Amino acid sequence: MLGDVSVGKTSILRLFVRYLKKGDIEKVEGGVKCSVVKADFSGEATVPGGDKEDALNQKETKTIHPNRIVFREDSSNRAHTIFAPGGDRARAVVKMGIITISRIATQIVAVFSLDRDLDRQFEFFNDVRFFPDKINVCINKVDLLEGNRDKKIDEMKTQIQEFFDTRKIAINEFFITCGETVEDFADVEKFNNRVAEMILEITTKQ
Ligand SMILES: Nc1nc2c(ncn2[C@@H]2O[C@H](COP(=O)(O)OP(=O)(O)OP(=O)(O)O)[C@@H](O)[C@H]2O)c(=O)[nH]1
Ligand SMILES: [Mg+2]
Repeated sequence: MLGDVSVGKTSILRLFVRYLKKGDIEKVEGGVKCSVVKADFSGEATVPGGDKEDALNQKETKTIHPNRIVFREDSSNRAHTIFAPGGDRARAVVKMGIITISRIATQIVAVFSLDRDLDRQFEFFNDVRFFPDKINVCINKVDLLEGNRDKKIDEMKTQIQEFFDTRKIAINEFFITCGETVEDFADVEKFNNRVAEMILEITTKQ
């Protein structure tokens, strides 16, 4: 999972781990029983209060060393590993994680946040040199969208498609998600489920 700082990569992984631990993973569309083998979020660092943008996001931690989870499909015993490096590529150690993981990954999910300018988020991907021919795209934080949701999502999809077209990278599928258990969002369950459905689709269905 790759994407600019604070788009929600770590939240998405944590939510997925909760679905596995609680057994909710079997209840989503295409759900199958899976177990967590390892969940490593030790590379999170607390954000000092002085960081203005992160303070606005009420962000408590940022990823320095990549998050990693390993899970297993109970029926086949097949194991899958997901990495989510940090997005703050201005820090050399974070950037190293991004480059290393983009090289070893068999599949990439490019994560975007709905509430922020896309051009800045595209800049992140200009630094990533190793890409498969086909990637998946996750548009996260759908709860923060105001007004005509479908129209805004379609516009974003078009912009993202154009960006990757120019780089000759095809998009398998777009997933619209909510990576947080937001309380005042009516469709929270549906879009939380989309996180689990996305990861299952990309790992167990391939
Ligand atoms: N409203 C809302 N907030 C979200 C959602 N997903 C994540 N967040 C919040 O966004 C902030 C950043 O989330 P992270 O998961 O740390 O983002 P990240 O992409 O891992 O960040 P880095 O690893 O530092 O690049 C946190 O405050 C999350 O609670 C979402 O779907 N909706
Ligand atoms: Mg993170």
